[in-house]
Amino acid sequence: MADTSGAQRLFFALWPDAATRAALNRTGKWLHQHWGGRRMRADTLHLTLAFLGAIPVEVRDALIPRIDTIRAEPFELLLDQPGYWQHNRIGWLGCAAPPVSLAELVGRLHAALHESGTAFDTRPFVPHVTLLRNSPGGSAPPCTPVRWKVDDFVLVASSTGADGARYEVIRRWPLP
Ligand code: 2AM
Repeated sequence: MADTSGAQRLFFALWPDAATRAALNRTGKWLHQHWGGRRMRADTLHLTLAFLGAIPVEVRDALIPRIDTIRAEPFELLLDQPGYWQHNRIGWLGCAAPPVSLAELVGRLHAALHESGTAFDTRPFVPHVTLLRNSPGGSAPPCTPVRWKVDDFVLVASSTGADGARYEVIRRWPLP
């Protein structure tokens, strides 16, 4: 794992394969033409499952065995719904009909975090891939749906570099 001292800013996420990443990036370009703002770099695109924030490495290491026990099935996401949040000026792509398997995975992950006493952001889960930040928004253009075959989830460490957020996948759990 990356860091063995101090604390890391962590989140669990779905991390796209190269083809899905390219498709999400194309939609990001398209939405940017309509809504402006700042496009997310292609290498940072992801869908957050649970945001933990700054976590001491001992707490992270104690959590891993509990996450290892999570069982969930692979599934397909159909990202077909652009969305915009006024409060944080984010433009995103989500699902008109999120699959039950995604809700099950997130429910098991959140239960594992609760059980292990790990603090995380417990606001209602809205599956979304952030594509634009600091965007004025506008009326939603039609978007080509992005199909994403999900067969694992990851733990990501986030840091801030000169060119914005840097994300490092530090652990991966396959969905059998
Ligand atoms: P966002 O895409 O809607 O900004 C890394 O920061 C990831 O964690 C982002 O995808 C971000 O969501 C998400 N996240 C969820 N809750 C957060 C919080 N309280 N602070 C920062 N990021 C959060």
